[in-house]
Amino acid sequence: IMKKALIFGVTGQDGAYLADALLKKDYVVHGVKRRQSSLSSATRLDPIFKDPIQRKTNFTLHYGDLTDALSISSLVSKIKPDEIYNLAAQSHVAVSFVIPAYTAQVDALGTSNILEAIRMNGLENKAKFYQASTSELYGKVLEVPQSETTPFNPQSPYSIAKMYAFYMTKLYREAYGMFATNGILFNHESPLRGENFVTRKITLGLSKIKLGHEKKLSLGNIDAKRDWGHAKDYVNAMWKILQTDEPRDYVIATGEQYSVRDFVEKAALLIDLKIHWEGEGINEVGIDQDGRTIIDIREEYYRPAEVETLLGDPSLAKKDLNWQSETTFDSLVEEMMISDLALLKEGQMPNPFK
Ligand code: NAP
Ligand code: G4F
Repeated sequence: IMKKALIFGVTGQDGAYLADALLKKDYVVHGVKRRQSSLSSATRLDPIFKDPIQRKTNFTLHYGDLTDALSISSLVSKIKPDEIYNLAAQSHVAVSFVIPAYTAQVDALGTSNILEAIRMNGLENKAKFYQASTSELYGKVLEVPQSETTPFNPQSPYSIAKMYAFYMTKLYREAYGMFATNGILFNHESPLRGENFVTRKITLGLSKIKLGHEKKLSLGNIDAKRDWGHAKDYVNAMWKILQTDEPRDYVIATGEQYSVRDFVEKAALLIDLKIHWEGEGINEVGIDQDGRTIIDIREEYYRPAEVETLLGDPSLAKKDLNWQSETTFDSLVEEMMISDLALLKEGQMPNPFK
């Protein structure tokens, strides 16, 4: 019998990679999509729907929204999934300062809606639950590197909403004996990353400069440091977390750290732009070998509170799950640059799931 998975947030970066990975493992996959005004709201899933051999026969999209508890419950009771992945969220940290209450409705209460749907439909012994927790929980870090035992110190409406979801997931595990787990994932990127996260903003922005479509890329705090992995590797960790015998929470990270500045320099070199920096703070600029100012810093991209540095310790995942990050920083940056250059030149990116 084929296993059934239900993915909330299937139209997002991770949802698309996870749907592809589970279909390749012969799962029947159900995904939840929000109604939107444009037809192309599920473009990340195009490679799956366009694949001639496959898989699309085992893939169904349903309308739903995490803020609508009854719609969630009705989906859970109809599908009776073996595995439920909650990847749905208002996932942008800077935007969460602008819409804090909405972020809590989705990221905090939305998670509670799914957990209750599992429980009230009597599926607490059948459906395994994965919650997309985040390294943002460590916030202004209290320990380096961060592991499963590092205390949380969240610094944004987003991470505070995610903290509620983290503890609700843990509570349902402990109170009701549910297989409910948190993956505490550090930043992970890919050609499918949302365009306003810093890595994708850089690879798209530099590609536009290279092709002469734009002159400059504006950024915020380029000295922030992150532990960046590849979404393809990280969705595999999500799946592995649900295949264990005992549910528990895991840190998923590379164990290596780079700054936003490193990312910019590395990406620029791939298209033969050699950047040097002049000035400080919001007056700093990045200048290429021909003397053109191609990077500037703008106050509007700074956050009211910043997470300066994140570095994960993935040793428990290595030990229990035999999981480790496979993609190096260099090859991540390269894949994203190649993909965005192709997208801008040819109107289409290479198939990210190949
Ligand atoms: P993403 O690209 O922003 O995708 C978020 C998904 O959630 C999209 O499918 C989005 O739908 C959906 N969604 C948003 N609000 C919803 C609502 N009210 N009801 C139903 N669906 C809703 O995020 P991602 O990068 O794939 O990340 C996946 C999850 O992991 C998120 O929960 C994120 O917070 C968490 N996380 C991400 C990272 C990372 O570095 N990427 C690290 C740690 C944790 P639309 O397509 O309609 O917008
Ligand atoms: O790419 P970012 O927006 O990602 P951030 O804030 O680390 O959050 C991402 O990772 C979390 C896991 O730790 C997820 F939970 C969350 O859902 C999301 O996927 O920003 C990275 C860093 C920040 O320090 C930011 O201040 O880059 C800095 N930055 C500098 N200039 C910028 C910019 N970030 C954005 N988005 N845009 C800029 O122009």
